Amino acid sequence: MKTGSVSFVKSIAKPAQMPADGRPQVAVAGRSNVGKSSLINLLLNRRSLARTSSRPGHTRLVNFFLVNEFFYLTDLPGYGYAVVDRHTRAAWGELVGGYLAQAGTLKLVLLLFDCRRGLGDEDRQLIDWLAAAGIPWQAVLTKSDKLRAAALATARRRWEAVLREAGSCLPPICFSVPRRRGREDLLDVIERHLADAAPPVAAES
Ligand SMILES: Nc1nc2c(ncn2[C@@H]2O[C@H](COP(=O)(O)OP(=O)(O)OP(=O)(O)O)[C@@H](O)[C@H]2O)c(=O)[nH]1
Ligand SMILES: [Mg+2]
Repeated sequence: MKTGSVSFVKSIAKPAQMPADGRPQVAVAGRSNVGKSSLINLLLNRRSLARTSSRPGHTRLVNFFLVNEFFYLTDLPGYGYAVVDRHTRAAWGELVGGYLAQAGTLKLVLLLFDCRRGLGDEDRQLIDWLAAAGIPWQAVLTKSDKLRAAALATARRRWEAVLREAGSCLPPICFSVPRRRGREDLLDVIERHLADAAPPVAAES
């Protein structure tokens, strides 16, 4: 898939505010600071469309990016940020949980994991929730430039085993923003999951 037109559409603080135009959606989820917003910028080939920060807990709202006038890529606030207070944590649960439950056109969730870390409790909870809801997810191992080739190969095998055990059917994709690694593979996966929602291409050709 080529990413042609790309635009920021809106940020929402409540699930009820999500676009109601019925376009398919692909969400980017994972721990705080894992690289969700950075991945969106690389996928969409824009330097700073999604705001990133070295400070965890940066994205606080659900941000909608419209791609090719066809589908929404959504940037979710991360979980597992220890410093937030109980009230903020509850608001996160309500927004992200509500978004995932109410996004009826959600075709795929890109679930990001730092390749150097392990699977956390919140990751498992989300995986179980997605399985129960029947929403497909693709594991993405982020910041792969932080490991040398041999260590990355070991980490990848470790993640493959952990993710298989957690019920993932798709092999993880290694991703790196500075190396531009994984972009094409991820765009292909997105395209496949959007296939049944494809616009009528025959009319355009
Ligand atoms: N080395 C390296 N750093 C990365 C990569 N991806 C993201 N980062 C850095 O990781 C930090 C967090 O990136 P974000 O994209 O803001 O992370 P996020 O998951 O959106 O974080 P929240 O919005 O807080 O949930 C930033 O300092 C990024 O520059 C990568 O592939 N390699
Ligand atoms: Mg972010």
